[in-house]
Amino acid sequence: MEILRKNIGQAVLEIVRGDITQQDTEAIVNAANKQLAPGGGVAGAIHRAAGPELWEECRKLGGCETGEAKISGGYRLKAKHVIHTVGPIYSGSAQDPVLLASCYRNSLELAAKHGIESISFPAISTGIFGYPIQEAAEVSLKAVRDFLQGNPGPVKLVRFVLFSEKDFDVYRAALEELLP
Ligand code: AR6
Repeated sequence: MEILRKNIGQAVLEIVRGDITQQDTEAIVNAANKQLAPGGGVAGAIHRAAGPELWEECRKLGGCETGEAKISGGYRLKAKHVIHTVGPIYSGSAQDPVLLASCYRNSLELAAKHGIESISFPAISTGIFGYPIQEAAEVSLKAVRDFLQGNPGPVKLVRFVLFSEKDFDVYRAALEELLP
């Protein structure tokens, strides 16, 4: 089965192959643009699945800076909330992993603040923004592990949803290395 689960304290970190728009976690995370507008990739798919009410709300949220996060309703999605975060456009600089880790940490802090117990992430920045999947897997898994180890709060399930088999395999290997 295309799923791998690891316990971290009271919480579970999971990687699955699938479509983020179909997840039944309380929140799903959008790899957004700074305007929080419906774009291509994950953002386009989430806005299509949620319906036009999502953009109606997003346009009032005042945009989002790289590495930060905003929350909205989920409308026609199974998920009650969408957390929007803007990943870095990959440049090969030392700032890339700092900003990518901030996306995950700030999204999780916002989820915790809203009492959200389960959340699904896509592989932020690894599509249109060009972040190499191997590096992104290491940075994102470590950011989530560090958050769960340091914050025994409401968040009990963090799921990474990988779209392709290749991306899933890269995440599986990275997770086995991080948490053998
Ligand atoms: N479910 C899960 N993962 C998906 C799905 C899906 N339905 N669709 C694509 N992916 P991207 P970015 C994967 O480009 O790189 C947008 O236009 C995809 O294979 O969505 O952060 C925004 O508006 C890739 O691995 O996000 C921004 O302008 C990953 O999700 C910009 O693109 C992220 O790909 C953000 O670029």
